[in-house]
Amino acid sequence: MKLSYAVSLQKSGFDSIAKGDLDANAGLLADLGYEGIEISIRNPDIVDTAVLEKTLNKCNLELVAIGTGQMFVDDKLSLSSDDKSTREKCAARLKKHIDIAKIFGSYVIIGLARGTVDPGRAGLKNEAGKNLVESFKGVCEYAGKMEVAMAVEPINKKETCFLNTVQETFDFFKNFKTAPLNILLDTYHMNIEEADMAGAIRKSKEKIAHVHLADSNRLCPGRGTIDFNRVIKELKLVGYEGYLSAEIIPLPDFETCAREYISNIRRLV
Ligand code: LER
Ligand code: MN
Repeated sequence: MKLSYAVSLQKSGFDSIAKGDLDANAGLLADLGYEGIEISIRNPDIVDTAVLEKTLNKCNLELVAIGTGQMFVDDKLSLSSDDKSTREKCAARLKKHIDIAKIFGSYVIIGLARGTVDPGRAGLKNEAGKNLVESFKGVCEYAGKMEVAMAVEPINKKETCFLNTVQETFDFFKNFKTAPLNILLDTYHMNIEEADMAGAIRKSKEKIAHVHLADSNRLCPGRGTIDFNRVIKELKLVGYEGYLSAEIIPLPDFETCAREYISNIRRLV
């Protein structure tokens, strides 16, 4: 397993991510020995892919995955919105994320873009759920055509009412027959939603595209109560060979977290 770190390209209200200058952040990660970087892109329209490629090449970092959820957090765009034009804007942005992922061979993360934190609108059978399935179908079709794989992330119910567990996510996949859909496991969310984290990892076997590591308090692994030794043992047992990406609140600061993460996790893999 290789190590990566989630950073943000633009300003965002999402707090569990490194912010600031991409060149400086990527440079530090490379110096510390990270193999990859994960970048959250709120609005793909402003990304200059040639500049991005230069930065990544200079640092010899793989662009592992592209986060998309900031468009919900910051711009209120979501696939389950009551408003058709909001759903269409969200799907259009996701297709642009897919275009960028195509260039870099990255996964596109489907997380908070599902939208809604209103429990009254939860469930795939109600209006918001139907909107989610219908608008995601077009995105899946495009991803299939572009041969870009998506990583759908079960997220705790305080952040979205849709797909809180691995099982719900697999049930959701049944709506999209041939789409390139995989699972992104995030230990912070699993610790809240899964009765048995090891069981959730085993259930996701073969479908795990990407992994986010954060402790129970969303700080750097080692600062909370999750047993990362056990998590990584389970990931080894299911044959996972992808990236373990730090997606954590940058406290006390990004550099301390980046150093602490690589030192705590490298010895377990
Ligand atoms: C949201 O809490 C999260 O974990 C992100 O990876 C969502 O895109
Ligand atoms: Mn995550």
